[in-house]
Amino acid sequence: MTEALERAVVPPVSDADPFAPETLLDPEPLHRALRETGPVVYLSRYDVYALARYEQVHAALVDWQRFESGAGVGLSDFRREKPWRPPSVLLEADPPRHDAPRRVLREILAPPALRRLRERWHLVAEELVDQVLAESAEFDGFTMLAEAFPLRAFPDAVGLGPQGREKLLPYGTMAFNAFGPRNELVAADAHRVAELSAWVNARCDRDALSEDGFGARIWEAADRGDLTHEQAPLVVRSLLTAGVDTTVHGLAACLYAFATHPEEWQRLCERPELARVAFDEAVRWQSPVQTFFRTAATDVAVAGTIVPKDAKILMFLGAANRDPARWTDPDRFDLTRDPSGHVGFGMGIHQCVGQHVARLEAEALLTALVRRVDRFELTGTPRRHPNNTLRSWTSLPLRVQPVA
Ligand code: OVM
Repeated sequence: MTEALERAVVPPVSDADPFAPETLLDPEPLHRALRETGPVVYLSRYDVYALARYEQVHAALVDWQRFESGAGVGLSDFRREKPWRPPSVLLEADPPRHDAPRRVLREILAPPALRRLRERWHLVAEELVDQVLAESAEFDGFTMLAEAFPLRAFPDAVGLGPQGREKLLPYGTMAFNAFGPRNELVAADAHRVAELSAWVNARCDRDALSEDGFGARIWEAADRGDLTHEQAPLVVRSLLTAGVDTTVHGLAACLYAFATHPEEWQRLCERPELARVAFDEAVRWQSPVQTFFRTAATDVAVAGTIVPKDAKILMFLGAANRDPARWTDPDRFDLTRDPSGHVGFGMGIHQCVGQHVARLEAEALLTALVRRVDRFELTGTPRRHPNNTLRSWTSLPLRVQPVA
């Protein structure tokens, strides 16, 4: 083999650990290094191939035939290791099995179906913001707004009963940790796996769900034969797994962005119709879901190097969302940019099916805040919490200047 060919097929190697707590808390230095090292980097610690440039992440996301999901979108290969729970029929499935559940959930969460929630969620947001501000102009924006709002809005929309709702966030956190290696974060959740899984699984039963929510709509689709009665509870489980922590940390990203960029808050106050764009820009800038894996269905050429069949590929959504080759001034949170094309919700056939729900939640909360807040400022250090997949928070100490 010539030297040139050898260089062409062997990717650069890094022994970095993307799942080390320090890196999870501050991932940007690793993202920069990986983008600069090459279009594909072999991560020797985990025997996986990393993509951190926008071009390659986007290409892998849309190429579902060669970058498969059915063997799991975490580090573990379901064909070699038993998954911690029965696989998701959406996230961890490839066509054709993926398609019926996807089509059903897409319709249930599509903008026309969400119209009747809009007014309600705007009222829920106004009530919450009024309550919080009536108490004090200083509060923890993470717990009081970013956590509280989705918990008041989303479980009711699913049709979840009242009992045990405090388990929703811990279950999601656990599920997102489970995509990573079996590190100390996974070990810390281990004692709750059985309890939290049993609770969530029981909530997915038809009888546990109210008659007017997303959950009931999923079961009705099974009655029509649009998906099977075995798939229905797993699709409800997808809502409960993917629908809470993601929006909580997405809203936290918005609050953090506005507390650190008061001129952007001013811009939103002048043009509240930018609320949805602001949310997408916050999702681009922070990437609440940082990474997902795929599995190579065959030997795949990526920018001249070969990723071997059955290899796991780690896609850095957060790195792609700040790739200077794709974005001007990528580290800036900027409401004048067009954030469309960001991969914070993924791209292609698995792109977040709940993204319209997330945008509606963000629009409701940001609009309620625009009416009452002239300015946010941080009164202390915002605290992040490491998670193997999520860019997550525990505290955002805020002071607000109320609208006069
Ligand atoms: C699922 C699912 C979908 C997206 C993200 C996710 C835990 C889970 O179908 O269960 O994260």
